Amino acid sequence: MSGRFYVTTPIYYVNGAPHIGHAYTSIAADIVARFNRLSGKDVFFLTGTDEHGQKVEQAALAAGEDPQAFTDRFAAEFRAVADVMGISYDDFIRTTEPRHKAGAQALWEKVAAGGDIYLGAYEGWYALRDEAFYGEDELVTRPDGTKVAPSGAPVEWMREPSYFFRLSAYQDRLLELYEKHPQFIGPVGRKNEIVSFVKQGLRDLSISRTSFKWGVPVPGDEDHVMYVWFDALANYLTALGFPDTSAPRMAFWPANLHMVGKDIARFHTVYWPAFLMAAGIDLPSMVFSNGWWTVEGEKMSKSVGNVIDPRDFVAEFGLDAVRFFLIREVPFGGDSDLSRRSLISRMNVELANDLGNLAQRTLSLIARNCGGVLPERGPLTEADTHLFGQASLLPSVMAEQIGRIALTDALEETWKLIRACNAYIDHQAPWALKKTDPVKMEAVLRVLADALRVIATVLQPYMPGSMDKMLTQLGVTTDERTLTALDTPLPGGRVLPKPEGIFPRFIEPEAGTAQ
Ligand code: ME8
Repeated sequence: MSGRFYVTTPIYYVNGAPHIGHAYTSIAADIVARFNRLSGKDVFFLTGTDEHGQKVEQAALAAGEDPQAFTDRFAAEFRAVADVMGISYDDFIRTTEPRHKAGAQALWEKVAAGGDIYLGAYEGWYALRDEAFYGEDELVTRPDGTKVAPSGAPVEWMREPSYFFRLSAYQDRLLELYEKHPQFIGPVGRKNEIVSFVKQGLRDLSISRTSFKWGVPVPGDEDHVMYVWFDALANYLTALGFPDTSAPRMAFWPANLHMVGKDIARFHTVYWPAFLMAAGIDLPSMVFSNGWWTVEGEKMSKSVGNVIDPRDFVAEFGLDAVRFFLIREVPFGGDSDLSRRSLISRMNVELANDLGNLAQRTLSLIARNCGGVLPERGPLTEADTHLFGQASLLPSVMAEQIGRIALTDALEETWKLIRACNAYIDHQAPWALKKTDPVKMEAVLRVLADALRVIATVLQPYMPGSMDKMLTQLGVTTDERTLTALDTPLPGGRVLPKPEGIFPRFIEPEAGTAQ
């Protein structure tokens, strides 16, 4: 399972503070990146910030700051959140960096050289909040008669000279792409929406602006800056060193996966492949969009005051519990609601009881009854063989699921094994064997230790810190933690460290005592 794997997150706008929604997409991409590393792939994982456009310029002005200083501050904030959330990115691209600007201009020139960019004038409904133009037919009429974008953003009529991208010429090629590469858009519901959008016909796309300056200048016509989406999408190439085809990182192109939110699926599955086709560049393999989080039933918004800074959640519940909850709560791709109650319940039932207790029971019995030494494997009973069979299949089942971004199914698959181990330990009752059959007791504990090793290995991408602790307690050294290393059983006789609880129960502070 070797080879290269390139995965990206969206690059986030720097006009507001990072929140749990941003962290969510990055965590999902991080799990895929980590799982591929575990499978022996050479992974390149990119994240970063989208720093141009009128929205950012206006936010900087409103804050009374120079746009560059403003974006420096927010980019640092996004990077800090990525670090707190354990995002194992290999590079953090900022669209205000010279390497990006030069690459975005080179992409523009390639598209222009193919004849798909022309100068015209743009007139239409523009929603600043979405940085997007809408057709008359896409607008929604409010009860008071005003027209707004489908997102609810206010729109204004704009007219300005603009370069256009000949998107209308790409309808058939895009439909052919979706047909020939059914995995290009995921999940399938999103794919159906995009296909029907493209089938309705595509208008040429305005890709430059003259009304503001905070952007990448259009090569050869400095009155224009690039439309922020042309600039932003280019990041996936510029971070690799594009247009220098001899840059070592260019070997990672085409990307295997762009992880995005459902709000920006259209930009990634219609505009982006069309730009790439126009420039004669290979297309990414998959664009997968995650669903939307609300908070306690409400849309997150500054005005409601319910915007969650992921760092606050991590401080209260711990990083791995938050990462686990976000991916476990809803089949990945669907919408969900973030509720404290549900998070706490999953922490206590699935982490503390199901997994934490299993590890604690096994390891403390080894500490107490086997002198703290990993027992040798004994002769296998039918029950042992059955459990081992399930455990040995798990990595390949998960690899297949993670390959199609079924991140929640892969967790559920692991929990099936955890539940089987719990049934096994209850049935074998190794605590009762010390006096009656100590040889069997050791064999049973060894089966459990081996199954736990598989569980902790495959869960590393989801909960890196806790699984590091669990593997250490199981006596697994750092170079024995890959999927292939699972083929080699640990030698018996290893001295294990003193077991410590990994997933404590979360007790809600008494009302009135919480600050
Ligand atoms: O769109 N639930 O940046 P952005 C789930 N700069 N995910 C959410 C979320 C929520 N409530 N809120 C945000 C942009 N997200 C562009 C991208 S890429 C070339 C340019 C996540 O800061 C989700 O992934 O508005 C969404 O797509 C992304 O944050 C939007 O981030």
